[in-house]
Amino acid sequence: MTSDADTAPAPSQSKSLWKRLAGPSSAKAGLTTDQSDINRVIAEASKGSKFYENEKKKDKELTERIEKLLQTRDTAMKEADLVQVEYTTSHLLIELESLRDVSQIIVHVDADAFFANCELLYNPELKGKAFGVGKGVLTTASYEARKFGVRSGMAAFIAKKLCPELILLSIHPERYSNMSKRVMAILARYDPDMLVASCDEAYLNITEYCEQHDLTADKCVSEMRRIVQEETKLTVSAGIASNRMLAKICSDKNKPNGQFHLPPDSQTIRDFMVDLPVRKVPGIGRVHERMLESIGTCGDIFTQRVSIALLDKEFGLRFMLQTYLGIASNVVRPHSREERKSIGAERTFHPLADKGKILQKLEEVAEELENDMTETGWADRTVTLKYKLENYQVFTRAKSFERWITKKNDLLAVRDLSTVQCFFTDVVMHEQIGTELLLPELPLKIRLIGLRVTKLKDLKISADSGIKRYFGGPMEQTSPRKKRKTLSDDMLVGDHTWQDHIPGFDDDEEDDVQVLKNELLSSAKPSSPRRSSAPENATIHASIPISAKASGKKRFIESQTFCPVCGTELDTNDNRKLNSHVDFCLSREAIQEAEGHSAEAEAKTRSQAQAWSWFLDSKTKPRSKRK
Ligand code: TTP
Ligand code: MG
Repeated sequence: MTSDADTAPAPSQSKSLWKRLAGPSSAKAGLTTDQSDINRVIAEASKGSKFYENEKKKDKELTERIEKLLQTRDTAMKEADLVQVEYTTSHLLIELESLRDVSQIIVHVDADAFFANCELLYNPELKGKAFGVGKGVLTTASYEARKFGVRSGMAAFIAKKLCPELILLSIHPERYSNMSKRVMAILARYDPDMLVASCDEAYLNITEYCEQHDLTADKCVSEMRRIVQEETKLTVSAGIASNRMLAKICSDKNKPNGQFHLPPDSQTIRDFMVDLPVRKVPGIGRVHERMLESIGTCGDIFTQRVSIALLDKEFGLRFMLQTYLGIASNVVRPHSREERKSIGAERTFHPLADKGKILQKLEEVAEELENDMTETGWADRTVTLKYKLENYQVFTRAKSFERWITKKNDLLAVRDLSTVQCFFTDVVMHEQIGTELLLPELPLKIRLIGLRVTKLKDLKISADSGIKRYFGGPMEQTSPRKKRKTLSDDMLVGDHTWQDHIPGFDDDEEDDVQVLKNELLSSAKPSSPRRSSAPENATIHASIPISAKASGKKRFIESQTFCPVCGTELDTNDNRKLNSHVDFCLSREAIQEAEGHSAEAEAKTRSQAQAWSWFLDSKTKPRSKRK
């Protein structure tokens, strides 16, 4: 039996390492709030394993990276004009707030314990029991199992330590893919242009549906959830808010089988964000969480804004301030095929050293990838092999082809067959499997093998008769909804991009099973025809909250700009001009106060600036750090 003293890592590393060992899904719904005991059991169970050693190494590297970052920040602190930095930051906050648009009703729907509840349909006797899906690593766990700390991405042996009576089920991707299609088809009734985000989650804009059916958002979402349950026997949870980020955070609030509505007013949204742990924000992973060490809650972003500004390249000041304000994109539309960058498949297994068995796994992966590429209509030119050693170190090897490839044998041979002489028989081909990428690496003991293809060619472009794709078919032309959407899309040009992630670096804590969740996506989308749309990070025009609210119409319908301080409509779409006007207004207010203007004039200026009092107040009274 290991004692706590044996298990505990060096104090400087202990907290971060224990948290790291707990895995990427430690913020999941349904887990007990006090994770410390669970983290201790996980650390004890992992101690001495190759996984533990690898995590320890990665944790140390990350700690060193953070130390360097902090040094960079400290040097910048000494050299920078901090007053200017604070001014710029404050200015950006005002600018961002002026762009807030709360006119749309955005919903994020996410199925509860999706793989687990799909399995329940086939094994009803498991109802109320603690069970997980996946034999080596869990893809998910029933809510009963989560009470013990069992969750996605956890090694099965650790899960068993936390919950000895845990039942483990095999994975059945085709079951989840079928159920996913059925759920998505129901959701599409509420917004045919919804954005399917993974096999069990989607974003919808229900503004129009609610208007047309004279429904409140709450009623509409309750009805949607009820119908999903009636027709599929699966429960989904939902978040209702004014943008995608908030809706996603809200869908987790009342899981399982619940919904949460965040009202669309600026003050309520800011209050909601202030105590929200940054880790709950989509786009902030656990590496980011550690790198942002002193920022526990979104409210801390404000107090730490100068530091963040000095590390803008790493953390993206704009993204962080948007997050603090609870502002994000409210554009909901399907991912376009043009956005697809890669397709992959991989397998995790108990460590294998046998060459034949490893090649067998590679063949399975290649077969799965070929099926996916055929079904979704892609060819590729670059194949990347990924493998994970027994000690959890990950390696990749890539190879580009001269021609487009779609077939399993090409994927496997990873040799440009155009250069291979025609007398190669099938048998010889088989000998070629993995020659260039995998075989030189052997002998290896590996626990994961995967293939990913990039540099894709869309085979459906020619199938959809070229130019028609870009202008839409007759159905799309006649649909009033589509027409309006196109109008809005046309206005998505201008100065602003709502960022949805930290730009500096990837949170590269890739989880093996995470891949499964995303790879099922291609088959999850409902089959309704979709028009290609602009990329999601298309720049958006500086829209105006006041006009959008008043008109009650779709977003970005008008393009005037209003000064957030004096409320004057400005004849400019140029941000620089807008900023200098706001500067002028803010300084005018100060001058008026200094000159002791009449009480009446002062009252007027004050009422105009009232909307900003929260901000001006918080400038003079910095928030204390919350934990
Ligand atoms: P999630 O929606 O993240 O999780 P969930 O539906 O199981 O549970 P919750 O009630 O908290 O939403 O993921 C959907 C499915 O995707 C999940 O059932 C299994 C799969 N998945 C993976 O394969 N790997 C992963 O790392 C995660 C998180 C999920
Ligand atoms: Mg889910």
